Amino acid sequence: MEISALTRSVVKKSHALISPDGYINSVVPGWTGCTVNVIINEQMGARFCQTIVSLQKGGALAGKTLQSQLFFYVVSGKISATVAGAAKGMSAGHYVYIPAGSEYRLDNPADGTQLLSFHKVYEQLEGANKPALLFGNAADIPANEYLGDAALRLQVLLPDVLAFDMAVNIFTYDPGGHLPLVETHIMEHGLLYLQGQGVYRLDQDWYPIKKGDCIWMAPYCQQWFTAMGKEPAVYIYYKNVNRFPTIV
Ligand code: UGY
Ligand code: MN
Repeated sequence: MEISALTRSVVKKSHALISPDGYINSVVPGWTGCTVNVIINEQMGARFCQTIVSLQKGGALAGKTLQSQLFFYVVSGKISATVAGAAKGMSAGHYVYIPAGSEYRLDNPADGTQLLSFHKVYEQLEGANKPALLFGNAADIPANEYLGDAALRLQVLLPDVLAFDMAVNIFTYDPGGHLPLVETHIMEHGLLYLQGQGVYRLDQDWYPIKKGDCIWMAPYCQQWFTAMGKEPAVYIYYKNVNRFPTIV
């Protein structure tokens, strides 16, 4: 019997686990024919925003980024994107990086299309040009062995150059694969589980995790993960990069 007073979701000062059982929809002006779940944002202490959007047929996401850059990843389904006059059909695994100050419109979705978005205020770096609009497909990105362990593979979706102040990566763990250390770092994370399951350590707590779950990790939230089950565990995650330390 399911008990409605229970949830796997947890919100703490240094981290949050948001499982789909607790979703309550938000309205975003300009985003129509869709349900939007704001998973992570400033209200919980984060310095970026992460949403999950599910579109009905005829739905559309239209707007203009102001100070924030915007990243969309197609989790499932398909949709058309037009950004600053450039148009592209996108299906599962495709993504678009929309620079700050750009008009965008995503429309004509297949019914049930699911998108993940990350939003971050862009921090200009003296001497570096603002990154340009970028369309990509995760299937074209090499999966590199992580820290010498063939059970762990990392795909880096955005160019690894100083102009970018955010990274979005896909991390794949074979069953039994695990992070080689408990990471303790200034960078923040937001992630979505795309496949599989495992156990995440966040500070001194341990959480069973599966496909569809999202996690926020504040700066210095200690983190470790191991994959369980019969299939690889895969998550896509955000990380702020290239602007530390702030005082030199
Ligand atoms: O890039 C990272 O910091 C990554 N290894 N962290 C994580 O997966 N929790
Ligand atoms: Mn990390």
